[in-house]
Amino acid sequence: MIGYSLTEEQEALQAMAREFAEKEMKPKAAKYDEGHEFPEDVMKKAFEVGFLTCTIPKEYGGGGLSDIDTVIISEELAAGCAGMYTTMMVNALAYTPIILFGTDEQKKKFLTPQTEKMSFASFCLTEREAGSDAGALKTRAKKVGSEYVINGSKCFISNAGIAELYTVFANSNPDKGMRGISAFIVPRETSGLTIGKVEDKMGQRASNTAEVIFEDVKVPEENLLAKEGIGFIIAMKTLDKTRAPVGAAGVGVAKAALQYAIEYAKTRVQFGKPIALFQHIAFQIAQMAMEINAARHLVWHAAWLMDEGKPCGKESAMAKAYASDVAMKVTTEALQILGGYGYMKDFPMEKLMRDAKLLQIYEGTNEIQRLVISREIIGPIK
Ligand code: COS
Repeated sequence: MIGYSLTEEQEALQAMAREFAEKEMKPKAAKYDEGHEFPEDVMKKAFEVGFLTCTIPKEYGGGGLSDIDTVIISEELAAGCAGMYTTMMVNALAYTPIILFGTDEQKKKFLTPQTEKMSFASFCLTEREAGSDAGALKTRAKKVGSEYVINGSKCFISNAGIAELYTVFANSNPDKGMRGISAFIVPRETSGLTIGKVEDKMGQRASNTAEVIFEDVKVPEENLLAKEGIGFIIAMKTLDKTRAPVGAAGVGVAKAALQYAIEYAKTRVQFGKPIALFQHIAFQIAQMAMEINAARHLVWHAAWLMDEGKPCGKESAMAKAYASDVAMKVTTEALQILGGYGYMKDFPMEKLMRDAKLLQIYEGTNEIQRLVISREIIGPIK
């Protein structure tokens, strides 16, 4: 059976996220984007209402949101400001390996403190020479006695400069290639962990993105997630879960752009009538609305599969790729409806377009999503 009605709790959650986006995020979005600044005041409020720890199970102090709940709020928050949304949801990305593979003790030790004060976390997979080819990462974790000694560096890491906790992927058995990768929990204060270059991004500028350097970083063996050698699977299973919310963010950004274009088209008069009355503009608006709805359906379906505990890798990849492509297309076309005004920084459109671009790149480029989808659909070839 297919059901599209949200529960009363989900409707309340959606309304809360929408109100937060409208009141707390949107009015400050341009300022933090322009200044390339960390939106501390907004994040304090986001922590108070629970958005920073919403996917941590309730027994460890978090909000215990389901995957459907998560995509519902992701759409609303990203419509407010995609950069601020990324700051919030990268926490969920970094916590997911611990939620899925951590022991009860690890969850109590590392997740619960994150729920007690405003805290951030980072997912450290990407390296300069291991982006799409994540299995080729070069960061090493050498077992010495009862500790692991981590050496290497990670780049383009969201939240890196503000995080207290890092989920780190490093190879503990390089002879085994990607089957030697393991996942570790590394607290910020660990000696030898430093933050390198802070990136100056085209869009999503309220989100902090930096390099993380590990020089003889020692963590006890208790910080290893699950067991040695399954780090790559941990990373992949995490991304299967977190790519649908990226798709939801695409829906949110596209929705915000479309709403703005509609308001503009209804009041902008050219050739004696509002431009919304020209069929080209009206049909363009209809097309955008169709694609946004289609994207939302893919996102919700992927999240529903996750909540049901069913395989969702292909559907999550479809949701992420399609919805972020829609965000890019819709923001570009919505900007065009505003003409010259759309291109100016006085209007929110150019920021929406810059923000949309990153959704096609992070958490796996859309080319990688197509690889994941095509491999599953085509299957083995003899
Ligand atoms: N769930 C469980 N296991 C998975 C999996 C998944 N979603 N995806 C792959 N695996 C397993 C495979 O089954 C294989 O295990 P076996 O050798 O035991 O069969 C192993 O992992 C290696 O998989 P594969 O052969 O597909 O690896 P490739 O290097 O060919 O490709 C891709 C893997 C390209 C899909 C992966 O590297 C990827 O997702 N890259 C993008 C990384 C990314 O998203 N980075 C963004 C940074 S995080 S913001």
